[in-house]
Amino acid sequence: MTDNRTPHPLRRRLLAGGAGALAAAAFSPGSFAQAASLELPFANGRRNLVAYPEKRPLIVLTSRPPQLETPFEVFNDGLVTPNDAFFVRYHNAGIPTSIDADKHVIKIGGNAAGKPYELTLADLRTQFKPIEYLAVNQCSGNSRGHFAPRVTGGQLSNGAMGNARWVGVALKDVLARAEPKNGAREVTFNGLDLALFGGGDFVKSINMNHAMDGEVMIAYQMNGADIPLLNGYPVKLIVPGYYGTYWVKHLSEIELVDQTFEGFWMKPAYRIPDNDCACVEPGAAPAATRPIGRFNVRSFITSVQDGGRLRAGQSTVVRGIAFDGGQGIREVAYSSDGGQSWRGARLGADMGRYSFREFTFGLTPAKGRHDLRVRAWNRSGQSQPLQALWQPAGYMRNVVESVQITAV
Ligand SMILES: Nc1nc2c(c(=O)[nH]1)N[C@H]1C(S)=C(S)[C@@H](COP(=O)(O)O)O[C@H]1N2
Ligand SMILES: [Mo]
Repeated sequence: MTDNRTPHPLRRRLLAGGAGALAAAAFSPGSFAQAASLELPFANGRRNLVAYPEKRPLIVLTSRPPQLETPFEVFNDGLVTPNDAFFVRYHNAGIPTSIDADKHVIKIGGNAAGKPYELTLADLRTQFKPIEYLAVNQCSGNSRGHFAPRVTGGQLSNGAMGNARWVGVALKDVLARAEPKNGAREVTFNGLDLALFGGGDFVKSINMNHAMDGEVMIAYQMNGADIPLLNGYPVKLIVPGYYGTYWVKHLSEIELVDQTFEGFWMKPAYRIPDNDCACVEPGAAPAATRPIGRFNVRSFITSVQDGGRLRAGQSTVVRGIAFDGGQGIREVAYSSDGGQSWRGARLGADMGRYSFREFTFGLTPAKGRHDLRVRAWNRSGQSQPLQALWQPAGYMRNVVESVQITAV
């Protein structure tokens, strides 16, 4: 197989000076050479690349709290996203900056817990059966910067996602030990971070059936290592197939409750139009909303990016990734003529229904410009729209993307 990676089309350059560069130099002269920036493909898309603790240089959306996006070329390096390249999202500024894992406890209680108790990390590792799987974490607002008309919120390109191998214990086993009462309806999750300046502590909930499905995991390992601090060390909730908002980091409190939980981050935040497309006419407000849930279907070409170049008349293998909310990917089709004609791509190994799935297709482009597109279907027949859907929060973008390449 030939490697068709073309130079990254986004312009990178050294910061030419200014306060940011001077500050970086003052703190760490060694990192000055890495103080690069890039241009995401939408207006006001200029971003710095900065290496935070345990991270390689990532795209900085905000620095307080850190919100970091993965440069898209990382997704072509492999189907598992390295820990040091994995995106970071926080809501509140009060994030933990060091954690003594030996002292960390998870409290399990709530008004529907028959037997509240506390767990240490050592208890988790020794008293429960470990489970393990690959699963994609994706922020609800991944790709928000591409919305047209534009919406408020973090202007992300497509790098607020990643695929990792998680090891931990089934939430179900941890809840069972608390002897849930018959009236237990939902389970809430809180982490160590705090809302120092208002905004509301970040607490999320899922319903009892979901919590007891045997798949939702309290993870203590990510890709064979400790979970990086910025990704939720020492333990993080994994809700496979669901948007990252439910994947509570630095998990410290679990409550079984007898009512629907309506804290700020469940209502009014993180809600979608309550209809089949989770969409409204651009500019309109939804009549009713529901909490965001599972991922829709997405696919991306990774081996060449928009604006990239390929060799004319030479056979190349184009590569990419597809995923969905847990049915698993059944089929990927590709077009090299802007969506007029489609053919089947070849699927790579099945690494589990929550993982990225690789696809490839061969292409011998004639000299000139080509509009490459890919479209995936999951096992229940759901796919991606050809025209972008719109909603006011900028969640769940999954349109068939267009990758314009030039063969020279
Ligand atoms: N404790 C805590 N957990 C959190 C959040 C947060 O602000 N605090 N943000 C959530 C959101 S919206 C996302 S997208 C994921 C991102 O996970 P990551 O930072 O490990 O990539 O964390 C989730 N878990
Ligand atoms: Mo998110």
